[in-house]
Amino acid sequence: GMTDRLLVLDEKEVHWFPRHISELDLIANRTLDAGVDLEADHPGFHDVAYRKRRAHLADIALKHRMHHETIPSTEYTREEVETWGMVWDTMKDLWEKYACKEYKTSMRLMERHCNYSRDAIPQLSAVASFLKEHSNFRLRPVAGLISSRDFLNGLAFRTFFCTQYIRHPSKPLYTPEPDICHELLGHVPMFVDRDFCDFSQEIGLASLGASDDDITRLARCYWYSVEFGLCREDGTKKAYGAGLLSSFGELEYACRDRVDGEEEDDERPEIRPWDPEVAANLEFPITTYQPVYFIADSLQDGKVKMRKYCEGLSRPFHALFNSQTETVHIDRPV
Ligand code: NLE
Ligand code: FE2
Repeated sequence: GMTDRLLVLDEKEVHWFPRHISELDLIANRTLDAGVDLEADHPGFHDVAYRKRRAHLADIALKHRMHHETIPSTEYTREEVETWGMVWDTMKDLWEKYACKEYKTSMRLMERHCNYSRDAIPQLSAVASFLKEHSNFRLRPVAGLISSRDFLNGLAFRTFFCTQYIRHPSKPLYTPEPDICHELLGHVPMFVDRDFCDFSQEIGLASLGASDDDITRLARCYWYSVEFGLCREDGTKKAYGAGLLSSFGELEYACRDRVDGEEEDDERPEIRPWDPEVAANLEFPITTYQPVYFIADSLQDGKVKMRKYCEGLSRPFHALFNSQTETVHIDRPV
């Protein structure tokens, strides 16, 4: 299809990329093989009702047209709300202890404006309209995992591809896949912060038409920051990465300080200073806790370093997002 085409810029071939926000519909539905169908080791694989529910929510995402429609509401079942409540209850004290200040401030806004609470899963449409107004950020439902290129291209349009299903109730405290708990409790409060949106969009803009190797590098930077990033706050380690902020076990694992007398052992993750150049070249596991985390001096500093890194990537054009027209402008004719 057209999304597989190459464009020619200054006699160099670059990968096709979306230029208008409506074109995100073309890439949002290109889920990877394991993106929608559950694999045999998934905790919900033998659960017929769970699979039916996933298929229903996938269908909503597939039919969605970003430019014209608000995200349809869905009624969550009692069991789904219980899973959400369980995640909420176990995370609550940990957020107090380990989440960065931007997260905590935003969480209070979400409670006030989007009815965030342990008792109900907020509707994506309500969250999306709050974000749009507050930080000019957008949510677009997806059926499951999509490629790094497609996912990062969405960020260029200040758009986050967001799953709507929930993790299987048998495994509430850690899941390797994104789910509504991870999106709404991990990512969304960070996307309330405008600087953090800019940080994320920076990676997205760099991904437009990037080479496959650069996509791999940018996806790793994204992973080690937006998903699993730490930052310093008054001499302590805090989390801003969504994969930490939605997982009880891993948040404690990444942020806990060594207690007096505890031996240095290999159960502890390694913590390195945030350096996109280093992160870009480091592979990561997706189904286990991370062996390495990167810590930024502040979110601001993390963003400055990310911007510098992106500016150093070679591409025959410069891309800008005009949020009025929801169009990407480039400084070369195509
Ligand atoms: N491990 C995270 C969680 O359990 O919420 C999800 C990470 C998705 C990249
Ligand atoms: Fe995520």
